[in-house]
Amino acid sequence: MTGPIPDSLISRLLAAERITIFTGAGVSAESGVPTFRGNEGLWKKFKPEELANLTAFMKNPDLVWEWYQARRTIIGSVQPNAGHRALAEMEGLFPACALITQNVDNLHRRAGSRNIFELHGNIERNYCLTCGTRYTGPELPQTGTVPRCSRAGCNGLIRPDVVWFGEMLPEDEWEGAVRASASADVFLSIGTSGAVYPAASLPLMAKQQGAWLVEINPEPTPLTPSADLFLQGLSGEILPAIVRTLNERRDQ
Ligand code: BJW
Ligand code: ZN
Repeated sequence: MTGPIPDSLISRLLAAERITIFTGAGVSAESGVPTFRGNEGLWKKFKPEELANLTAFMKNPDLVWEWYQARRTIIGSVQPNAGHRALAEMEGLFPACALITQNVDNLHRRAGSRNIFELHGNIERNYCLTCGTRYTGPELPQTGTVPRCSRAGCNGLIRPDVVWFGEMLPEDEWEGAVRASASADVFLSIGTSGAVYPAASLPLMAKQQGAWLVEINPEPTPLTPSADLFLQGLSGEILPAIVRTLNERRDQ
């Protein structure tokens, strides 16, 4: 995007009580975390549909585990970017501000956001497929193969606590996200291709309930024709500019 943030957006934000932000892999791209789809997409060798499902894990748990370990290594070595930080700052600028994310990388929390609904889980957590015992990363053996549950007599496979295709989203997170979408005055959809459901239904749900719908993405998506405002560009540039403009206008 070139030029200033449109006045229409700043006026809407200044008048808003409830802001809901919905993010996808694109917000972490400028931190160095690859996205899933598109030319810059993650793991060109595999489609996410081929690895992010229980059947793939049961068939080849070591391969799927290795994929998650490689991603954990990347995520552990990167930092939240200016877009994440701007979203964390926005939490303090409105009477109510909710952040719904499809990302599992924990970068929003590391940037300081607190009111977060994580629709697709969190890569830092794991659990035993057999008995449900929870494991965080560090206590697991760092071998190339999938670890096994250490609970007496279990020996179950340990999987990442993320939502795979065909699995239900965590109920509390989903219900919170639906509430935040339905009650939003302004809804911002940022850095998501809108390809994966039910998450992709939230922006339109918000719009149908009266929200003003804003999309931020370097590329148009299936959501773009429905957006009230499409800001074409990088979230790490546009979001700090929005926060800057908001703060300037509030100080006037
Ligand atoms: C930038 C940028 C920059 C780049 N700044 N932007 C039809 C209707 C409804 C549902 C279905 C359906 N057909 C099939 C389904 C079910 C399925 C589904 O949606 N499939 C689709 C492929 C069609 N959904 C499910 O299975 C879900 N569960 C479910 O429906 O439960 C009910 C059920 C139960 C039993 C049986 C059947 C149904 C679960 C979905 C789980 C998705 N999981 C993943 C993996 C999570 C764990 C992990 O990370 O490994 O979630 S898949 C992957 O995609 C990940 C992401 O969260 C998700 C969304 O991707 P996202 O974030 O949009 O990333 P990209 O890469 O696609 O886009 C990045 C964007 O950023 C691009 O637009 C870039 O342009 C942009 N960008 N740089 C701003 N700097
Ligand atoms: Zn177990």
